[in-house]
Amino acid sequence: ATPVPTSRGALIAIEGLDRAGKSTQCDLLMERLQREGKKARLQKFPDRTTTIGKMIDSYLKSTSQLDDHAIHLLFSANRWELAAKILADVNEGWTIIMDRYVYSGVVFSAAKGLGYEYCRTPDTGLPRPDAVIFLDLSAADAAKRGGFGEERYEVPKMQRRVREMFQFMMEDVRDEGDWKVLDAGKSVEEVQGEIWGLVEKAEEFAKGTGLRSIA
Ligand code: Z5A
Ligand code: MG
Repeated sequence: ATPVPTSRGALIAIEGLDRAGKSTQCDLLMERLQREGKKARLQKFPDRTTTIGKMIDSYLKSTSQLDDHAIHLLFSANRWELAAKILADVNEGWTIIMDRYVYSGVVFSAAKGLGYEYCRTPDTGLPRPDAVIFLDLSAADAAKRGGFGEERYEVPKMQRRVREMFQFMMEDVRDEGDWKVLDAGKSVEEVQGEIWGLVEKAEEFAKGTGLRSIA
C-alpha cells in the first residue's frame, strides 16, 4: 500500500469577488511564507502561460470568441494540465497557494447561464484544497476600488450575477467546512493577518491527512 505522507504541504485556494484583493494578498502571503523559510509557491488560475492558458487569455481579452461550454472546459482543462504537478509538489512538502481555483470556474460559467451541476462536473477528481479562503467584498466597497479593467467579465451585470452565484455555492458547500469567509473591505494588513492565521491552521491540518479530491 502507498504510505500516507506525513510531511506534505498544504493546498490553499484564495477565492473571491473581482477586486477583492486576491492577488494582492497572495503576493504578500508568498513573501511572508518565503521569509519564514517555508517551501511555498503560488499557482494562479487561469495559468495563462500554457497553450490552453493562452487560449483562455485571448478569450478574456475578447480577441477570440468561444462557445460558453468550450471556454468552461478550457478553464477546467487548464487546472487538469497542472494537477499532477500540484499533487507531486504538495506531497513533497510544498505549500501551494492558488489564486482562484474551481470555485471561480463554477460561478463564472453558471453566472452566464450554464447549469450549476454541469459546471462542477469537469473539475470532479481534482486535488481538493485543505482550505478555501473566500474574500468577500460588498458591491459598495468594490465600487470604491477604481473602475473595471478591460476584460470580458469586468462589467456590472456579470459581477452582480457572480456575487449571487458565489453566495449560492457557499451555501451548497457549507457542510464541507473548508470555506473561511473574510471581510475583504478591511485594510490590506488586517486581511493579511487573518489569512495568515488560516494558513497556519491549514498547514497543521495537512500534517495529519492525505490530500483529498474534489467530489
Ligand atoms: N475565471 C473563470 O471564468 N473561470 C475560471 O475557472 C477561472 C477564472 C479560474 C480572470 O481572472 C477572469 O477569469 C476572472 C474570472 C475568470 N474574471 N473576472 N472578472 P484573474 O484572476 O486573472 O482576474 P484578475 O483581474 O487578476 O483579478 P481580480 O479578481 O480582478 O482582482 P483581485 O486579484 O481580487 O484584486 P487585486 O488585483 O489584488 O486588487 C484590486 C485593487 O484593489 C488593486 O488596486 C488593489 O491595490 C486594491 N486593493 C486590494 N486590497 C485592498 C484593500 N484591502 N483595501 C483597499 N484596496 C485594496
Ligand atoms: Mg487577481
